[in-house]
Amino acid sequence: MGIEKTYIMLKPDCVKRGLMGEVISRIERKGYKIVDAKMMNLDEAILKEHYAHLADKPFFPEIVSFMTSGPVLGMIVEGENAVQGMRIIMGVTKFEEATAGTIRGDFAHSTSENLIHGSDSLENAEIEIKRFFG
Ligand code: IDP
Repeated sequence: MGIEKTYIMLKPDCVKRGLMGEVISRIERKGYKIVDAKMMNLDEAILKEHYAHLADKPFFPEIVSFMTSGPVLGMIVEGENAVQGMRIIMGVTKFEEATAGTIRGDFAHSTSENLIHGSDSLENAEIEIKRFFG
């Protein structure tokens, strides 16, 4: 615990559906600060790195095609216990299991197009912030 930085990414479906404001508002209302942000178009190479743990899954090509289908908003989010706290307000990966009141529970209707990425550990947060913000 303590003040942490985590890497958050609003995925192409979130941008296309006009839900960026809603999601950012939830992050800010929780008390987290957005300390850096940029719109990006991702390529296959960075996605192979970022989703290396899923590279041998049958749905990997689907992830690449979805994540390159439009811009994403990458953000560094800071706050007390921000890594785990953001995972809680995001909701779980599978949209049908995500609890109402979470971002995915309220807005996702697909497991691949689930609006938001958030680092799953402090160690990965540091790696991902370096990967996307240098
Ligand atoms: P996370 O995003 O909740 O950390 P991961 O297991 O790291 O979950 O998966 C990364 C992303 O890959 C998910 O957010 C989702 O977009 C996609 N994904 C994961 N599992 C599936 C699946 O079974 N079908 C389609 N896409 C999936």
